[in-house]
Amino acid sequence: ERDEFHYGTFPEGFKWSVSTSAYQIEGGWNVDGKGESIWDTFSHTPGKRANNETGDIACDSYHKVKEDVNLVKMLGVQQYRFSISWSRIFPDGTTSYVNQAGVDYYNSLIDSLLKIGVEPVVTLYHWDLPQALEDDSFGGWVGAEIIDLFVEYADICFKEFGPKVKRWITFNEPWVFTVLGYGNGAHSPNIKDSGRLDYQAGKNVLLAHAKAYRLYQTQYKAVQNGEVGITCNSDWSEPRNQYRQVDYDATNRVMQFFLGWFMHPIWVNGDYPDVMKVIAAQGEATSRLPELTTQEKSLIFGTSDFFGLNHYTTNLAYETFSPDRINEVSYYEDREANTEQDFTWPAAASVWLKDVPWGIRRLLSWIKKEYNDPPILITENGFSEEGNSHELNDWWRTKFFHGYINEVLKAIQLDNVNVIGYTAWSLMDNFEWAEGYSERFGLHWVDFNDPERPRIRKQSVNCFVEIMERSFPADGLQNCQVNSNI
Ligand code: GBH
Repeated sequence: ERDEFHYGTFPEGFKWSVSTSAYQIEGGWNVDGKGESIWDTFSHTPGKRANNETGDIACDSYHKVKEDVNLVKMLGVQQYRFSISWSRIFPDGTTSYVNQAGVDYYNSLIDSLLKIGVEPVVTLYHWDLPQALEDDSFGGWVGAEIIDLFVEYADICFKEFGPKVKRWITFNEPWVFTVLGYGNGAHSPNIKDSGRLDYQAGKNVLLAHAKAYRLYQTQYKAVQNGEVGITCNSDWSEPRNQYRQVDYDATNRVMQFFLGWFMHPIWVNGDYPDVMKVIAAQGEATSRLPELTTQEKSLIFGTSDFFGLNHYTTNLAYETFSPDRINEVSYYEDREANTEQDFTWPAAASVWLKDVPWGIRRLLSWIKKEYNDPPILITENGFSEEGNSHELNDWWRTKFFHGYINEVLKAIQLDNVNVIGYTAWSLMDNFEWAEGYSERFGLHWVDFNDPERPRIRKQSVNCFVEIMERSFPADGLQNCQVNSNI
């Protein structure tokens, strides 16, 4: 059953979508009153990213509302997921000053989408924290004030855009900006205190999310009638050796430390997975994973109207345990597991990304079971090629979408998983964080050497559009047939 193709039709009302994020596409980093974010700082610091590239201009989407909305229109999707740049709205991160030009930009984007019948799906935080909030007196996501500051920012977004936005995502991938931002330092703000500050940041993120959710419920829901949720990223894990119980246990830890860290509190019982709590407390006077009080647990539990999922790839997990881990504290040591990938799996340009379609089906089933059958909105899924590629015949992406989306259909029809929508990453090639422009995830190719930043349709769009229109008919899809010449 795993490898058999499944014919059928997506349910009525299933939402098709494409996605971007503010820092990755907007550019206009210092225009019209925008404040600096931690990604402006990071990308202006030499030696941090591939080729020292920046998002200063990126796709110049700040000046291209018409072009972007037209791309969305040509795809025929029902939704467009983008994020708001906090420091475009509050230049110093606080309510002390609202930048009207920033508000105008997002209003014009939202209005243009509504005019073509596309629903905006808006992420409040896709990693570009106002730099002023990372500075000493605040301390970014590990500081005490960040929770209320985020809620004040969410409040103004609900107030300004809520009459027109019916689906909100508070955070994109807390795992990434805590573990990479405050744990191993691969992302801004480049702090390295793994197994401590990443956990502390994670707790603040959960509380900020929960408070923003509650604010919407009490102040806005009755009038605006939208939904609020959170998006987490999760790879799927399989035991590396299926004959070893310890590898199954390692697999479980990998999943719990990845997805469970944030989704267990929200969907199960307000608290972290037991395995995380036990390990992070071992040999410590107070657990490195800051405890949640009874009050905090009831604040957090039940605060998501849908289960936002970013999924790309699958890993093989195996047990690791270093006896000296007391001296070498880290998130990864706590996990007592490592992962690797099967080298026969087809590879993207991104080192971590292999094309493993069956993984998404297993992950969706696992989520259904683990989190009590939530409505799952797939908020990202996609594949990359090299930045220097000029290839518009991106048959690898065609294969990727064709395979993964068919597995999503299997999850819905054969496993009875409640998947309510699918979002491709990304509408167009863009600034890929620490990798700069060296990886392209777009449905549209962008010429980053041309000041006009023209966007050109790649061939995988034809397959994606046909799947959206026809699902998977028994006589096959015209535009998903791949002639790779290899
Ligand atoms: C998404 O993250 C992001 O939301 C989006 O902004 C980004 O453009 C897109 O993926 C494509 O990358 O080697 O241990 O450092 C996806 C999840 C998590 C995948 C971190 C890459 C690197 C793992 N990402 N991961 S590591």
